Amino acid sequence: MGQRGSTQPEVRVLLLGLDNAGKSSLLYKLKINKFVGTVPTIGFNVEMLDVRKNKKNFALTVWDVGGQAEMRRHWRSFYQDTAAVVFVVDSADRSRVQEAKRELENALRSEQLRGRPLIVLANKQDVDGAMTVSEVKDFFNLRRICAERDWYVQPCSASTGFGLEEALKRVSHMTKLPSESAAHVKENIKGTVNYIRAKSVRR
Ligand code: G3D
Repeated sequence: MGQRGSTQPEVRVLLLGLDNAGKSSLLYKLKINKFVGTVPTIGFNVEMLDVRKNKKNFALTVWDVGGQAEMRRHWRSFYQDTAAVVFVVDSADRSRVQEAKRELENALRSEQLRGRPLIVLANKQDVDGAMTVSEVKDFFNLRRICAERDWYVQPCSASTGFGLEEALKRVSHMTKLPSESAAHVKENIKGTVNYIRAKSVRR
């Protein structure tokens, strides 16, 4: 059930990244077009964005849990029920990408996030000398650390709005709706197997 009492499916996306990466700015920019409502929070931002996928509307609840060092140890409290991880990188601050890489690796090690898609937003592309998409892919070693999940790097700028629409599309494309979840697929597989068995027995 959505926060507004709607019955449209709701999926949780976790917005992670170091402090100053641009998470709040991105969320603010995105909600200008897609804003549904704000959930009053204590110490972190949660926004609901209306998105459309497979001809269905659903609400993405985007949880920005803060990137300051003291907040990072709380990230794991939000992993449960997360359908996708969006990791925001300040592509213009090469002095902190090593720290960002370490935090991303820590997060992806979590069992609760196993197999969840990762969308890296290479933010601040409007700044001269910002890391390119291929630099981000290589530096974060994404091919290796994401061998068992879908991943994508989207260049963007929360300041100019560049890449944001694509980022949201990519997130909704890669996020599984509740009906597409593993449990549901398992149920479907079980149902199909039972059906085939029943048919074969009758023959
Ligand atoms: P956070 O929520 O991840 O901590 P913020 O980050 O959204 O607060 O952004 C941190 C700073 O980066 C802000 O600057 C913000 O304006 C700036 N910023 C965010 N996105 C971009 C971007 O795409 N390009 C540029 N050039 N700056 C960006 P201030 O000066 O307000 O602290």
